[in-house]
Amino acid sequence: MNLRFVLGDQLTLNLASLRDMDPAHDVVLMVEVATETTYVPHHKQKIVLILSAMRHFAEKLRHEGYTVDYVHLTDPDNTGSFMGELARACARHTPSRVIMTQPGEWRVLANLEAWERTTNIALEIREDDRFFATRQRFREWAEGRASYRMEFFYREMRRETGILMDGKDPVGGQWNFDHDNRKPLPKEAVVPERLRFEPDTITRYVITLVADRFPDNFGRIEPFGWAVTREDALDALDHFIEDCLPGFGDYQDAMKTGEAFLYHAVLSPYLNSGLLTAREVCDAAENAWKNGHAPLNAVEGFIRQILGWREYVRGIYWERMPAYASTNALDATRPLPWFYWSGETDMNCLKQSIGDIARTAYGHHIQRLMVTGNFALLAGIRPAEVEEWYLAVYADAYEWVELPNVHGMVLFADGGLLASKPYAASGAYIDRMSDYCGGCRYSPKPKKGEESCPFNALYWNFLIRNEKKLSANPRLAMPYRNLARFSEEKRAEIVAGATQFLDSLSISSGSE
Ligand code: FAD
Ligand code: DLZ
Ligand code: SF4
Repeated sequence: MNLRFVLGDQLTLNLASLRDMDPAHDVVLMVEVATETTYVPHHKQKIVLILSAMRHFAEKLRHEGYTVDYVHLTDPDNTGSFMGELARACARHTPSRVIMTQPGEWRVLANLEAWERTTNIALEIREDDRFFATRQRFREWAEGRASYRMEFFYREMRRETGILMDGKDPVGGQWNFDHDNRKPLPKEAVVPERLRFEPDTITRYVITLVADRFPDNFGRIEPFGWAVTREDALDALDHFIEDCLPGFGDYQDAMKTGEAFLYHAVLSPYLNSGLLTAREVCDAAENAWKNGHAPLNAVEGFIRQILGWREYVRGIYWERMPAYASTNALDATRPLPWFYWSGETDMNCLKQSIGDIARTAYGHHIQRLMVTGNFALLAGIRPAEVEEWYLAVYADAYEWVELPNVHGMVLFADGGLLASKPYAASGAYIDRMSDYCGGCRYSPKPKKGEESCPFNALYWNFLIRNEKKLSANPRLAMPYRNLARFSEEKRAEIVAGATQFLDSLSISSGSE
C-alpha cells in the first residue's frame, strides 16, 4: 500500500498526490502537529482556519470513500512534528511508498529529504501542479538574469495560459492597466458587505481548542467568519466576483478606517490552503469581463495579482532559498517595535491597520506594503523580525509567499532582485490614499515639529542612511535630487529627529 501524506495547505481533492489513489488499499495521512502550530506565534484565527479546514477535508475524503488516518493535536501519543508523525504512521501501516505533493515551504522539504535518508521507505514527491508555472519553468525564465521583473514573467504566463489573450495580443491592446487603478475611495462610496460564514460544530470545537491552547497568541479569535470548506470558499469566490470585482481595480490602493476588505478578493487563505485553485479563480474573473459584468482594468489588475505576482514570488522563493532569507542588503538592525503586536501607537495608520489584522487576520496589499511595511523599511528593522511578524499575523501567510513579499518587495533586503526600487514613502502617500490622517495626532503637512508625521523625517532619514547604496538607482533619482538641495544642518536635524523617535519606541511588552 501507499501512504498519501497530505499537509494542511494541500486541501485539494485533485491534488497530485491523491490523483491516482486506490481507495481500497491506500491510506491518506493528515496530522495536526505542535511544531506547525508554533513555528511562529500564528494569529488565533489562522490556526482555527487551518485545523478546521483540515478536519473538514478529512471528512470529505472519507465521504468520497478514502481511508484517512487523522492525528489530532490532542492525541496523547502525538510526537508534535511532521517527521515524528510520518515515522509513527509508517510503523502503523508499513507502506511500500510515501507519496506527497511538494510542500510549500523549504524547511519542510529539507526535513522530508533528511527523513528519506534515514529510512528504507521510498518517498515520492510530486510537482504541485496547482500553480501555473513549475519550479523548472520559472528557472528557465530566470536563467541568466541578474534581477527579475514581474511584468515580463507575467506576460509569458499570459501567453502560455491564454488568459486575457486575443491570439498573440493582450485583450484591450495592453498588458497592464495599472495606471487606472490608483484612485482614493470617494467619501460617499458604500463598500460591499462581506460574506462571512457561521462556524459549524467542528469549527466551534477547534475555536475552543485554540482559545485554550494558544491564549496569548496575537489576534482575536472571534468573530470567526472564514470559510473552512471548498463549498463555502466557492461561495466567497462568487460573492467577490458579483459584488466586489467591478470596484477592485479603481480602489485597489485605497484604505479606509474600519473597512479592512474594501473591494479586495479576501481569497488568499483559500488559494493558499488549497480550497480554491488559482486557475478557477482566474477563469471566474475572466468570465466576468467576457460577460460584461466587470471592466477590464479591474479584471486584468486582479488576474495579474494571481497569474503574475503569486507565481512570480513562488518562483523566486524556490529558485533562491535557502540563501534568500539571510541577505540584509540595507543592513537593517533595529528590533521590531512592540506596537506591531499590541497596536498601541499614536500613528493612526499603523494603529488602524494592525487593529484590522487583530480583528480579522487580514490586511490588504497596500496596508501590508505602504503602512506596516513602509514603517519597517524606513525604520531599518531587522528582516528576520519583520518576516516572523508577517508570517504570524495573516490567515494567508506561508513562507513561500510571505518571504519574497517582505524580504524583497518591502525591505529591499535582497538588494533589488525582486523589485526595482524600495517602496519608501512619506506621510503624503498615506494621506492621499486613506482617511487615516484625519484621525491622527500627527499631520503629514508640517515638515518638522511635534505635529509632523513621523513618516516624513523617517523617509528622508532612510534616504540619507542609504545614500551610498541607493542614490545611483535611476528610479530614486528625483528624491535624491531633492535631498541634494538640503543643507548639512537640515540633514543633521532630520537624522537627529528620526533617531530620537526610533529610540523612543518600546521593543518589549513591558512585562519583560
Ligand atoms: P487581492 O488584493 O484581492 O488579490 C488577489 C489575489 O492575488 C490574492 O488572493 C493573492 O493570492 C494574489 N496576490 C496579490 N498580491 C500578491 C503578491 N504580492 N504576492 C503573491 N500573491 C499575491 N499574500 C499571501 O497570500 N500570503 C502572505 O503571507 C502575504 N504576505 C505579504 C506580505 C507583504 C509585506 C506584502 C506587501 C504582500 C503580501 N502578500 C501575501 C500579498 C498580498 O498582499 C495578499 O495576497 C493579499 O493582500 C491577499 O488578499 P486578497 O485575497 O484580498 O487579495
Ligand atoms: C500553518 C499550519 C498549522 C498552523 N498547523 C498545521 C498542522 O497542524 N498540520 C499541517 O499539516 N499543516 C499545518 N499548517 C500548514 C503547514 O505549516 C504547511 O503545510 C507547511 O508549512 C508547508 O507549506
Ligand atoms: Fe500615519 Fe502620518 Fe497620517 Fe498619522 S499623519 S495617519 S502617522 S501617515
